Amino acid sequence: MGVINTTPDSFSDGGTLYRHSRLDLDSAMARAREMVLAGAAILDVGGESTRPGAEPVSVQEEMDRVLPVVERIAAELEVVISVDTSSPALMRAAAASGAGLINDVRALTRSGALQAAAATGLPVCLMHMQGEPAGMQLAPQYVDVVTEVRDFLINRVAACERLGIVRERLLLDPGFGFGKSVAHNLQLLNGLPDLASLGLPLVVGLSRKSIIGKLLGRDVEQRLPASLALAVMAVERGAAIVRTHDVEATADAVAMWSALQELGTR
Ligand code: 8Y4
Repeated sequence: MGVINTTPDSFSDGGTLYRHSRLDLDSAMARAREMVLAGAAILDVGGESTRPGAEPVSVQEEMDRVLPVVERIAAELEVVISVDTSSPALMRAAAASGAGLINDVRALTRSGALQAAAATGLPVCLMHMQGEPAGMQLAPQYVDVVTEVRDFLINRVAACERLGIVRERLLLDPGFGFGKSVAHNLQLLNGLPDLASLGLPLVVGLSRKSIIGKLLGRDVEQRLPASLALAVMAVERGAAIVRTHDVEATADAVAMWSALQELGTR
């Protein structure tokens, strides 16, 4: 799963005068095309910055950023489009524009989100987060992070099923970096088999995240080697889908793990 950001802090001029320009759309499309050629099966398109400390954006702003990108990818590329949103209105609009997956870092907890996701008929990735992006990294607290994340996800699966979203449509994600300390993230990575045992596909996002910065002292543009190591460790522990900014390198790293897995059949 390749990450296509449409937020002004990740492309465009980063200014408050941000509007969708042709150039923004073209550069998002160029990155999308490159990721598909590199082997991405899914592209995750988001318009809300969920980085630690990020301020919320309006739903209108989010829609204006995301929908043109979803429409153009649907028209031009052969790939599943994931819409990274917690907004019911955007879930419905993105589904109508060709999205094939809802990726909600709030696990459909916003008012109306369960109903909207159910109405689209799309698969949904339910992610765990403690708190909200504005304050989630200040003092994350767990007694047992693996059990608490697991119980949260089990409860969200049940909430989905009550609305008619069948298990076959659900994916789960522990939400690395979303209200977790370094130790919590490491415990979750090692405990992934306990989440995989729930029987639903696991999505993991570790690419360039601050756990790497905190452990290794690397700036965000120097986090690729550690991101690849984390991706392989996650797949080894049961992850089915890896969300990444670096599709080609991640596909290579995981392909080497796969080759070793297939040793027995050679
Ligand atoms: C550098 C670059 C440092 C990016 C941090 C980040 C996940 C996700 C995000 C995830 C799922 C991010 C939307 C955070 N992370 N969705 N979204 N799982 N399912 N931060 O882990 O990439 S955004």
